[in-house]
Amino acid sequence: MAGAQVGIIMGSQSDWPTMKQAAEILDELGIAYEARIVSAHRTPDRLWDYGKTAAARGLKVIIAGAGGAAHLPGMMASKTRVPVVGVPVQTKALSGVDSLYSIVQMPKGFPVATMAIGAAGAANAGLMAAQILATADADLAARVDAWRAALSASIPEAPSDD
Ligand code: RP5
Repeated sequence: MAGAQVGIIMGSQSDWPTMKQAAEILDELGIAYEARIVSAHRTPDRLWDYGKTAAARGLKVIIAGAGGAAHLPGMMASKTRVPVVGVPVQTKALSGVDSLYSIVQMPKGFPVATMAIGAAGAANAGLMAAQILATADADLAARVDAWRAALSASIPEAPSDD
């Protein structure tokens, strides 16, 4: 997508069903994004080039998802000042706690805004990116406000047996 403001990157094709949740939120809110497979371990040169050019290409937020030894978000944060939102992908062996711990404990100086494990975390990463962009875009801010209001309005006051 030309003029992408958000880069969604993931360590593997197998992460896409999770990371798609972020893409769907960005679609709903009319935010231009690109989605790429960038693996810290399998394609380190791709990671390096992506981080090196991210700011100059106009990316404002990078959403980075990975599972297991999930080094992608932190390595990307070390390579670019573009804010990185990390998504711990749920894993079979350790349920994503491995991913979470790999992403969340960054050393002082190179933050990653770490979301919850799995699909909810990916959707929230999309919302987080939108809210960051909305600080400098009044039209987007109105769309984010409307999205939040619609979600609140969809929650019933009383539980149902149906
Ligand atoms: C990580 O290893 C990826 O982010 C993915 O979550 C995990 C497994 O990758 P595949 O073996 O499915 O390609 O690098």
